[in-house]
Amino acid sequence: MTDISALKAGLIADIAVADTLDAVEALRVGALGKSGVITGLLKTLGGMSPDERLEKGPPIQDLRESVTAAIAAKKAALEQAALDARLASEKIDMTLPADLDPQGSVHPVSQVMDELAEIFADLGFSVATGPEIEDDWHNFTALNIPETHPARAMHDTFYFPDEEGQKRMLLRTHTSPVQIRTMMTTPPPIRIIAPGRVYRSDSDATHTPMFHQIEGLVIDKGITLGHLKWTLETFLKAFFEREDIVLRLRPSYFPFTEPSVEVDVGYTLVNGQRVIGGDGDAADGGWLEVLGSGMVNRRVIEACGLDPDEWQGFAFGTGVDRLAMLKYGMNDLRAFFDGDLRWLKHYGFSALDVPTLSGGVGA
Ligand code: 2NL
Repeated sequence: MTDISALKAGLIADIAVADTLDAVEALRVGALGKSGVITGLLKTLGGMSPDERLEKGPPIQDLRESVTAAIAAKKAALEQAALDARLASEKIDMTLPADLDPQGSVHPVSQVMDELAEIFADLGFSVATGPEIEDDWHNFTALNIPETHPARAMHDTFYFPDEEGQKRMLLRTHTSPVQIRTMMTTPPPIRIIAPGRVYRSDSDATHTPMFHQIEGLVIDKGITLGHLKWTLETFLKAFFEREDIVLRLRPSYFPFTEPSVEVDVGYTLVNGQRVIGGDGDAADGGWLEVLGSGMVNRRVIEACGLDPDEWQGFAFGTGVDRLAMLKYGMNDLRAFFDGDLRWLKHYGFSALDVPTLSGGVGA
């Protein structure tokens, strides 16, 4: 009995003075490990008579529990002390500049698309999207583009191989099929823009086989060319962030609009550079074509299942890449799609600036 009390007092004292986790662990192994003293004592219980075990068991169990608890408490105390010491010694200097991870940039096409979406949102337009793989009907027929139209010729359009009994599929050559699909599924009034990738078999300094287009469509009652002109003028002022935007509307032809107008915007020469704004007829000025547009051809409205005597509208289309080049001063369209990190670093935008620099209409 005294043996066990002495053993307990000794172990508890050893644990009390142990000052490292390693020292505590060594004590634990010596007492409670496979061949530890306490483990040895516990083993003797098996060979005792019931009476003897009743007498000697409790002090041994008490010894095991006390030593186990003392070791656990000491370990916790040492761990806490180590943590306290670390917290006291490690200080964070909040005034140091943070390490910047390498960051990508927003491509000018994405930036301009976001700017356009914001400007047109302020005018009540929502963004519509649709498939890039289209059928002949949505891309051409519904738009009053007859079989014989040059836009249908093989050299302009990327066609998929013909499949027996299937519709002939193609890569859309404009985003107009998105508007066709909207007119066929959404009751007017309609105010949408349709931005996205379009494809034409063409490649030189100013043409890439894939480029980005945005088209706009309004269908309502009593829509006139005046609504079209005001909308485009308001849009161009917001986009180029200038009040002195002068438009010139020229008669033109598109199969899907009647009448059709091409829209030029005046530019001024500043140090030999074309800067959008000002009267193109001024001595230091000129005109740049920026949009195609017109009143939606009644045959297109009819093709979409609407009554052209009840519903009218206007539509317009332009190249997003071209708008980006004009606003941000790039001159080679092909660089847009080369993925050259130097170009992207130079012309890209910070993600924090998205959606827009202009902030929308009237900003
Ligand atoms: C251009 C000209 C234009 C349209 C696109 C359109 C769409 C429907 C109905 C009528 Cl569903 N028109 N779109 C109209 C006029 C011009 O784009 O030069 N694009 C690059």
